[in-house]
Amino acid sequence: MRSIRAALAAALLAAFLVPVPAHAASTTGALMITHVRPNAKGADVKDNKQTNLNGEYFIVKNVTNKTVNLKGYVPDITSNTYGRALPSYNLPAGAVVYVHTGSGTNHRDANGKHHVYRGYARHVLPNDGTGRNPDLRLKTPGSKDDNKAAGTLSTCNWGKAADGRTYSC
Ligand SMILES: [Ca+2]
Ligand SMILES: [Ca+2]
Repeated sequence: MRSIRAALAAALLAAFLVPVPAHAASTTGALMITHVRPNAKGADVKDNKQTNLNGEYFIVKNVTNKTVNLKGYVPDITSNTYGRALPSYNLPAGAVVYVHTGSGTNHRDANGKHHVYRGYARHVLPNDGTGRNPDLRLKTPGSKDDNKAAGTLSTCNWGKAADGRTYSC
């Protein structure tokens, strides 16, 4: 009897340990993180220079039916406190914006995708995010980059990121 119970318990435990399929991105606000490319294609550093900074990015969607200004929303990478609030940029209803790590001019491209730039001189999204969950939070304007949950609207978690690969959140 005891061994049957033990076997049942083990089977139940195993059922709970089965990896959960990636859940769909979600948000409690106007903006949602949908994708991330934590590991820019190619070497991050060449000849002591940070390269392809804009190949590192995450994608945010305006899930509302009206324009939302990105200004002040805080991307909080949970393994550091480099967080800069997003710049002022009007993202139309339903549109997506690529939030790049490096420098550039915020714009809408020919395919209708939007791009904003955070102006860092180094890669900031961890290539190996296995130690934290989530790896990135998007927080309401005025929130702190303190690696804590307060103000969180949407999250993304990726674990170890392959070179140049984009992950769904
Ligand atoms: Ca990176
Ligand atoms: Ca942080």
